[in-house]
Amino acid sequence: MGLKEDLKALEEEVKKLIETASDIEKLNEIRINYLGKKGKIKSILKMLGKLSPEERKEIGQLANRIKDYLEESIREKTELLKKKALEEELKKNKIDLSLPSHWIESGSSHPVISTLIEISQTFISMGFSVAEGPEVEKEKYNFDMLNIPPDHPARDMQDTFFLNNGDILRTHTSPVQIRTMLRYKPPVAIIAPGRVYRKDADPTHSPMFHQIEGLLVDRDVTFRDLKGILKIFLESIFGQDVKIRFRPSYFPFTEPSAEVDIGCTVCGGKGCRVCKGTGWLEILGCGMVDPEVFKAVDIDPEEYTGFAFGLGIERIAMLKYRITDIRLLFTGDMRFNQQFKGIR
Ligand code: FA5
Repeated sequence: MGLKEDLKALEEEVKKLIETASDIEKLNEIRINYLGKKGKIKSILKMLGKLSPEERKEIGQLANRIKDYLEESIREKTELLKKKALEEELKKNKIDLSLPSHWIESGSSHPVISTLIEISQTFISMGFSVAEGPEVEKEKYNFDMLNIPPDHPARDMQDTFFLNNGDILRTHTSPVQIRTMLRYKPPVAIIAPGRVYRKDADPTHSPMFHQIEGLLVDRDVTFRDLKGILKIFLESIFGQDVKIRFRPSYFPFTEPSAEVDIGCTVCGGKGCRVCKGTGWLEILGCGMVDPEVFKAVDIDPEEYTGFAFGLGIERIAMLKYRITDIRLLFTGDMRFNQQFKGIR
């Protein structure tokens, strides 16, 4: 047999091997054995030297055509086997795309925090700045400089947590008034949101709760300004129809003083557990800054006047979202918290 026949026979042989090869390893073996450097086609080509130029050209072209053809066949078969392997793999590990995926719970603001932010933004929009003070406070700022000396009966109104070193957990945000007026000269317009602590616990009282203090000091500030600002604030939170009541009251650091009640939104004023049957719920204390407080921070009460207020965030959140027990806000019960998703 001549070289031409040898090549054709080799082509047929390799074609069959490729056709019957059932895995990629086998195909690699074929490539090495027949098409590689030491493969059978190469050894046939080595014999070309012994041929006449015409034969050399013809056999050389034939050998290259067969080589290209076989290489392409091996490549195609490799692709086919890879595809089959993938299909089998997918069949084995079938993925059901219609199954529901894992549920990832999204978080949301706690009603106390969203109420705190909403109230703060209302005052910020009226030109108030935000001030801060520490929760562990000196008696001096929490009581003395607010015109509540050690033996004053008003200290009993706010049952206090004492620390071993004589400091206290602040009972209200009013010490931030003192800290602010010691640092800045009038005009001053601040709000001070934060946590406060008292030995108190019932459906409307919690041992830890949040207040927002407000303080505005300037020349010619009157009680009318205080009423106007509080009315704008309460209407923005509860709507234009909110019922507001100013009741004369007493705080050692304001004179005159008042407490503000709003019509109970839980029962619509009929009387319920939240408003203790009165139809009203007290939400804040306020008044004109007492001249004694101005003197303690070295502001001349003859030149300046001011108003201050302190409101309870939880009470407002309770009225806004009709929550009947303040303690529900702090249980951390997800069934309760989840009801407020999307409120902010
Ligand atoms: C004060 O704390 C005064 N510092 C407020 C003030 C500031 C008056 C500036 C004048 C000028 P009072 O103790 O009334 O006041 O508390 C203010 C508000 O906090 C109350 O109206 C009520 O809404 C809320 N509050 C009081 N105690 C609790 C409590 N234990 N749990 C939840 N809210 C409370």
